[in-house]
Amino acid sequence: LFTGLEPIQTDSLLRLIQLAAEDDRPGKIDVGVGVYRTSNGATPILSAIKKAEKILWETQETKAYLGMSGDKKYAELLKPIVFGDDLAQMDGLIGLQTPGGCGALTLGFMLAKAANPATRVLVGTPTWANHPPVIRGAGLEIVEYDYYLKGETRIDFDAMMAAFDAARPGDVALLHGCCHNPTGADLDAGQWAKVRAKCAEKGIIPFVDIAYQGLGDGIDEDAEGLRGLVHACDEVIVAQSCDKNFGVYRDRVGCLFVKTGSEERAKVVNSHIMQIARTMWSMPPDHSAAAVRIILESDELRAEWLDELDMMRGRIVDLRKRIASSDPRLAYIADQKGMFSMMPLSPEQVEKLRIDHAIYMADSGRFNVCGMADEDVDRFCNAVLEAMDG
Ligand code: PLP
Ligand code: TYF
Repeated sequence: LFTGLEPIQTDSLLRLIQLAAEDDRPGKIDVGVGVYRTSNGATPILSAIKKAEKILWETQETKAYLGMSGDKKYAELLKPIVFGDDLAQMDGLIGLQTPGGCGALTLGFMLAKAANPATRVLVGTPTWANHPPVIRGAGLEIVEYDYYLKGETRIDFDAMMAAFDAARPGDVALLHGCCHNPTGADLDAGQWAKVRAKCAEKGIIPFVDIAYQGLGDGIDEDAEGLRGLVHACDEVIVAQSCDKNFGVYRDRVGCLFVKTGSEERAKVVNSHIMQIARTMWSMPPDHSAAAVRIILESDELRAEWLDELDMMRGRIVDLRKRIASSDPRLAYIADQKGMFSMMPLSPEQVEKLRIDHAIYMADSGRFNVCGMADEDVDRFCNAVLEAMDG
């Protein structure tokens, strides 16, 4: 059976995690993978999560199956966070707990495939390394357009609009809700307005991936683009993740939301979602989704979580300013959002940084802004500038 299998290159980001872990040179700077790190380079568990886990430990009486929908209250409590209080009340808004944002993406694209096997997905490049395999894995065709010009450190909005103009009704457009991965270049309010007008005009279904809400400008600010789309379009798919903003990466906590337009339609769509989920995980993992639910149920824990989120965001913004102020060529980094930006470096320059300085960033030049300890920022900037000159 297996002798005919050809080896497949693993996700270059996942390979990078392994490479960095294997390097024990002192002074290693690992800005590859997207996990938040403190000024000391640690990724601690949020105190709100620790407290919620304690409550869970004290009160949970069984580990019996929760059922296919997972923790329904969890999904309901997330709705106002993602959609705002008003939109969260709309009829026909499905919310289903998933194993991380990855689970939500997979489920969402497989739903699109079930609804229309000929669905094409508009994807701006560069995008997160896992997007294309997930979309192709669902059996859907990708239509690529240039989203970001790395050399010019700006969004190519004309190319984006040209791609939307050329789209067919029923095409799905994958959009990063905030904190674009890998570029950090988010659409501004005017650009979001044009995107939603175009989606509504052309019958394009927005599919918003929102994995970093609260790590850009704030919980509500980061969801403005998404909420505008939900106002403007009849059907919207949202893949959400709590893994970053609650810092529960390995527990795999996410949610798929679908705006269907009516309760009646939602029932049918939901039956398909359940059927697809059944073939993959049947029931989503519980632990940290329950912890997130406990946090959102409690005013005190919710406030504590929001404070911790503010702190994480504050550190990201400070680091962006520090890196940007090191050289005019890096000034653009202060205007970008979230954990990632891209250095205008070639793969060869990135490799040289790895070999000469034990600095680990993705081949594309993507680096995790908050991956480095405070004391490493100057050394990081100097090495990058040296690589740019070399
Ligand atoms: N979408 C983007 C853009 C991401 O960067 C990530 C990162 O992991 C995800 C989705 C998936 O998140 P999760 O770890 O919750 O599966
Ligand atoms: O982009 C990142 O670094 C994170 C982590 O297949 C990640 O989103 C990377 C690759 C992958 C899953 C998660």
